[in-house]
Amino acid sequence: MKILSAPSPALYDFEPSAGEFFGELFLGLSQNPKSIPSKFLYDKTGSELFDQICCLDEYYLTRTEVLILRNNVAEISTLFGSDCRLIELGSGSSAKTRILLDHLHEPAAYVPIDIAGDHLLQSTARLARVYPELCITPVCADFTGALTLPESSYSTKRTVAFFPGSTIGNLEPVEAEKFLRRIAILCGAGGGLLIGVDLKKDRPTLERAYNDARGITAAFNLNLLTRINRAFSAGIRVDQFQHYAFYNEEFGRIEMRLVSLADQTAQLNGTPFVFGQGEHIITEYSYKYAAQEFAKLAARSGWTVKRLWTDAAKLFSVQYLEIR
Ligand code: AVJ
Repeated sequence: MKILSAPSPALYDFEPSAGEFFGELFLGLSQNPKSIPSKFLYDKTGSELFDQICCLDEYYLTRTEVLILRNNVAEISTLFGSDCRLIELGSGSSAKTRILLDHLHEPAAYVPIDIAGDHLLQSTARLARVYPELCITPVCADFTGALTLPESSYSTKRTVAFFPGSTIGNLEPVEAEKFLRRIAILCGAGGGLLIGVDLKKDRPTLERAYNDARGITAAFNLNLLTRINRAFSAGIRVDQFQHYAFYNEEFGRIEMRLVSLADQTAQLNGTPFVFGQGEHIITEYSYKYAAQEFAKLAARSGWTVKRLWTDAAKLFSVQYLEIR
C-alpha cells in the first residue's frame, strides 16, 4: 500500500506488483472451480468499462443510489456533523462523493482510497480544483488489505467511511463481516459508515443488470483475460471465452463467470493451466441483501443500522451505520 500526498503524479502509478497478481491468480486458477479475485477486473480499461456500465439502462444500481443520495443528502449531512473526515473506499471517479461534499457541514478532510492509481490521480486532481479548501489525501491501495490512514494535521470530530456502489456485495458474507469490523476499527469511536447495499429483487431485473444488451459487461469481464495475457503472455484465446452472469438464488448472489468455448491451455510463468470446453472461471460474486439480512450482518460486525433510505421501487438502499 502506498500513501500518496499530492501533488506528485509519479507516486500515483499503481498496478499490483507482478508477484502479487501472479500469486493470487495462480491460487485462484488452481482451485476447482477456477476463480480470479474480482478486484483484478479494474485495470485502466476495466475501470473505464465499469464507468460505462454505471450509465447503462439495465444497470439500475448507480442511478438509483445517486437518486437516494440526492434525496437525502440534507439528513445525511446532519448525521455526519461538522468537521468530519470522510474516507471513501473504492472511490473510482468520486462522482457520488461530490453529492456529499457539496452539502457536508465544513468537512475536515477527504481520503479517497482506490486500487486503480491512474484513475485515482485523475479524479483527485479534478476534485481538488472543485474544492480548493478541502484537504484531500488520496491513498492508492487494495482496501481489502491492511489500511493505514495518512497522518492528519487537521482536527476531526468523527471519521465516516463512505462505501457506495454495493461493492460490499463482492465479498462473501463471512468476508464482508470481517471487512466491516475492520472499517469500524479504522473509523474509531464515534465513527460512521455510509454504505450502498443492493437489495434482493426479481430475477429478470437482476440478470439484465449483468447482461446488458450492448455487451459492455461482457467486455468488462473479458478484459480480465486480456490483462492476464498482457501481464504474463499467457496466450489465453480471449475470443474463445464467453461472459456468463446469472442470479444464484440459493446464495442470494449474482455470479459472473468466463466460460471457455474450447479446450485450451494458458501459461502462467511456465505453469500450464488447462481449460476444458465449457469449463468456467468465477470472476465476481455480487451479493444482494434483504434489509433484515444486512442489519444482522452489520450487528455481527460491531455496527448498528441507524438509518436506511431506499427508492420508490425498493431496488437499492443507502444505509447509515454507527459503531455500537
Ligand atoms: C462495483 C462490485 C458493485 O457487483 O454490481 C458491475 C461490479 N460487475 N457489473 C456490481 C459489476 C458487473 C459491481 N460492483
